[in-house]
Amino acid sequence: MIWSLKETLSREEIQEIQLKRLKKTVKHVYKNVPHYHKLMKERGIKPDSIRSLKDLQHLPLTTKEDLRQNYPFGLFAVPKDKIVRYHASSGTTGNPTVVGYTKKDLKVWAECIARLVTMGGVNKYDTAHISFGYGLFTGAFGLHQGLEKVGAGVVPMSSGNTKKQIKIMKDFEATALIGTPSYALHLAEVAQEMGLDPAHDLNLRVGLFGGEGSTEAMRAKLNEAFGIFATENYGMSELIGPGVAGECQALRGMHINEDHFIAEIIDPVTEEVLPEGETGELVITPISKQALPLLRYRTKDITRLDFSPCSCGRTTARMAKIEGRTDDMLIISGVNVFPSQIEEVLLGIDGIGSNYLIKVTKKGYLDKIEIDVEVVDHNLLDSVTKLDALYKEIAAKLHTILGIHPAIHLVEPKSLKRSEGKAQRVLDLRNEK
Ligand code: DLL
Repeated sequence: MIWSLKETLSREEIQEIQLKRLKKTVKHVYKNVPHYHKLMKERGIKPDSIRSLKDLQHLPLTTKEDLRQNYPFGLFAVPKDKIVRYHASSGTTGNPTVVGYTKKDLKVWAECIARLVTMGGVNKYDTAHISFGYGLFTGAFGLHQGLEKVGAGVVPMSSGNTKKQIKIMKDFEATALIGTPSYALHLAEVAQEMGLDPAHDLNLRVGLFGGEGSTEAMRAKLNEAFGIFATENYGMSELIGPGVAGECQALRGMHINEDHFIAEIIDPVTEEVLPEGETGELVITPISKQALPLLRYRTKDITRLDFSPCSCGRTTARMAKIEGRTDDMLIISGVNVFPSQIEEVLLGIDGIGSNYLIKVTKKGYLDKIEIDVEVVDHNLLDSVTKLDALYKEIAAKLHTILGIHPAIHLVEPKSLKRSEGKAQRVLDLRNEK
């Protein structure tokens, strides 16, 4: 099922809406956000300089640093009495990034989510268990409103209290699980510890996962563990929260809600816009926001776009799975390594679990990468020969893909820390004294 006709417009129709809304957004920020007014004036751009979608590239880019420097409300384009909701993302350093919504922004948000949950197969007959944390994080509240909009019965479970989550999921007969993929796998693991087979003893049929990267190998594990059809969705607080894009059941990339967001791909170093189909940094301009309408926001997420219509009937552009972030690429003695490449290799090997921890340290001038991997097959644990073979298999596969030789530590089952939200897979200790 397709939620909105807006998802099936011709390219010309989509572009017409985008141009109209872009012009309105540029006028809005020029008038109401001193930061953009100043930058546009410096570049000699006025709102009526925007005549076609190509003119987008003359507008200034926005970064998380701009939001931090204008903390908390400096980039808001409406007075505080128009704001009806705040969220924030914590980040690792400095001030959080604060985002605000007007009543209309919340309506648009619910509409964007209604589309992506419908794409993922959820409808009014579903009971949707939300295991994202409720709070300043946008994940839970965002999905919540859109799921209610399609008429699903929402269980606002939040994160943590894992055993109780499983009891509630079972007793309420949840059919859709909503959360981060890493926490969902932890839920499956705990359900098994409780003597349940999540694929048979729970009623789940679909899973909508997002908020962090996941590989195809992880999707396969989720599908198998719960007996579900898993799709993923993408978003970020600064742009709206979840709701920027989501996968349909054809699994050919995540459909972008293009009547609300214009996507570009840039070269992260030169900041040049790249031709269609090339891989680079995703830059998004929200074009229907009132409270926080950012221009050309640099997501730091690496992906590519496909504008061809999808077999599901939708015509909106699709973004490929996020390959990594411009800031999570590890450069190990000159070799570029993305944590997602390591995950893809590890999850394809039998006998080890889906939790791992990458540690990067420095020894003298040399970078050293170590990976803790959980052995989950108990048959392997008692045999040195089998463990040695497993070690060699992991080392060889990682070397083939990455071109480096990480130190591998095989650790006891369930000894690595589980996360209740977004998993932390990388500890980069190179700058620690
Ligand atoms: O994570 C919004 C969200 C919540 C999206 C729930 C989907 C579901 P932030 O906390 O601001 O917002 O984090 C945004 O998370 O730039 C990506 O690096 C990462 N991310 C989100 N979804 C995906 C995904 C929410 N499907 C940051 N694949 C983004 C890969 C993702 N990374």
